[in-house]
Amino acid sequence: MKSLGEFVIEKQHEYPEAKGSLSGILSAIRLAAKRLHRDINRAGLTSDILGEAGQENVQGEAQKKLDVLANNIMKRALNARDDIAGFASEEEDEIIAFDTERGRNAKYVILTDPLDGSSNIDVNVSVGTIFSIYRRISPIGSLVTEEDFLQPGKNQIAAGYVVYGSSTMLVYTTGNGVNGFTYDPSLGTFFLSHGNLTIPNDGKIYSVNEGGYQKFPQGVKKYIKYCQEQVPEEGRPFTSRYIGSLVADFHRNMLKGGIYMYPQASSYPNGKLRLNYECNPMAFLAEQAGGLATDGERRILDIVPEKLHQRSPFFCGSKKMVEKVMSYIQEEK
Ligand code: AHM
Ligand code: MG
Repeated sequence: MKSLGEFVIEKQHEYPEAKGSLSGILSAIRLAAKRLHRDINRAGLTSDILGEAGQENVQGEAQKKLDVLANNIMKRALNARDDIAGFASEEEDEIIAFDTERGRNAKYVILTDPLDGSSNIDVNVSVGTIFSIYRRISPIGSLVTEEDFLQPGKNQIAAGYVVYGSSTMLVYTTGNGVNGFTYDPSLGTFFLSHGNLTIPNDGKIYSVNEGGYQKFPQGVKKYIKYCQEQVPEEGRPFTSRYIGSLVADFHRNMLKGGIYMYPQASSYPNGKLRLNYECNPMAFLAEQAGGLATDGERRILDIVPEKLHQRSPFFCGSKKMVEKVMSYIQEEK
């Protein structure tokens, strides 16, 4: 049984430049994950956790109490570390520069969706936390600026998620493959349970909110029809599975083989998912596990973000499936 802490220290040689820093940052995230695990697991028992917070985030979405709580937990855990210069979150309007001597001298910034899939929390369905770590661009000794947070995903030095499912798991990459750790709540420890995770090259699961079908691009509609076609010798129709929590849908597809899609849709002309908090970290994990992630035309990790809360269409998962949907999108352009 290898704990996450032991594993991180053992792997330090893989990121010599960030050595102690990365273990410090990951231990802050691990601590936030444990607190969130605890709060999520007793959500039904306290009125502070379930339901609406009564305010909106900068994108005009109603915040849940747990969104706000998760954001505060992450912010506090990260702010307590020497290595973190600033923080950006789906739930914050602007970036937060840690304005202390420690913060000014730190090298790394973190972007997070502290509680992804929060509409699921009131109905006891899996949710997640997503994080992404970059080296700052602005000079050490100054406050971080928005430019530090608007880097293309290929600059990530680490990314990962925590899925609060039937068990709680933390999955992360530092650019040398993907590893997953299952939480043992009785010991308060994450243990390595899924070493060197890979996404099957092809799969039979497609995950999309088909309610938006009428407004999907033609190529995506055609791909969905392809998934539904009766071609038993090719294993079609595929299986449709959609939880509505990106982290949980991604996690399942990574283990079993599949594709997650959030295309342009009626209420979301640029897709719903946020490039910086959701698409980039998931794309980094997908590629590190042998899969692909695209906005339909471009590799997600190559997109240079222009805005902090920018949205992007997202197609991610098993390589062959992502290639297929991309070929339909290109054909129908
Ligand atoms: P959130 O960060 O506000 O929770 O939104 C992101 C979530 C994803 O986890 C999920 O895949 C998607 O939104 C579900 O959206 P929809 O209900 O439109 O299918
Ligand atoms: Mg989200």
